[in-house]
Amino acid sequence: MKKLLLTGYEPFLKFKTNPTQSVVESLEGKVIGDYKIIGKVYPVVFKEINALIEQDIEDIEPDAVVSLGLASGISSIHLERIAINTIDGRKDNTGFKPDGEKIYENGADGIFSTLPLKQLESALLDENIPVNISNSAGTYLCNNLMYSELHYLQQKELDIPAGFIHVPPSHEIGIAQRVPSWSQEDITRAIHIIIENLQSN
Ligand code: PCA
Repeated sequence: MKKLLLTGYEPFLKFKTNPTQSVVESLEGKVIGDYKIIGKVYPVVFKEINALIEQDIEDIEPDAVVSLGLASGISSIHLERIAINTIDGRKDNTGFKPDGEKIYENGADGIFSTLPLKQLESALLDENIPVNISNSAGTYLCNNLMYSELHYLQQKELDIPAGFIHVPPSHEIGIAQRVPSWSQEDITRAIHIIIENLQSN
């Protein structure tokens, strides 16, 4: 059985919950399409994230990697196209604030997702799930994870589908922050559909 590493994030900043943690907890251990799901929930900590993803890829030897993050203010699933070699923005969960540093000094400026984005977009639309291909994963932890994940796979010459997906807030966050939100059920269903449709890649 093939293995899919599914990563989510803990709560951060003003968000008391993170819908990606709930997705990982509910899909962990399941068999979806071709894959057995191995779930990991990561801390929102710049200084730890590169080592965490590298260690998990080394230990688990996944056949695909799908990483998830919450993006407040979006109202569709965002299939991220590219990660850039920089970190910037607000404080992480340890209080560290990035200031435009490179993730890897000699790394490429950008690295493209190796998920079949167009195929996943069609699959979600077929199920009436709002989706967009996004051309920026930002400069916070999600971009950092996407970059270090793809950079590591390239370095190790591991030719597997991997990439990052941003999800909208769940209603709990939507109500607290007055931002557009989805039910947790719809968010989890969207990720389930994405994994099901990775099998033909
Ligand atoms: N979203 C943040 C980091 C953790 C998360 O779930 C981001 O978009 O960078």
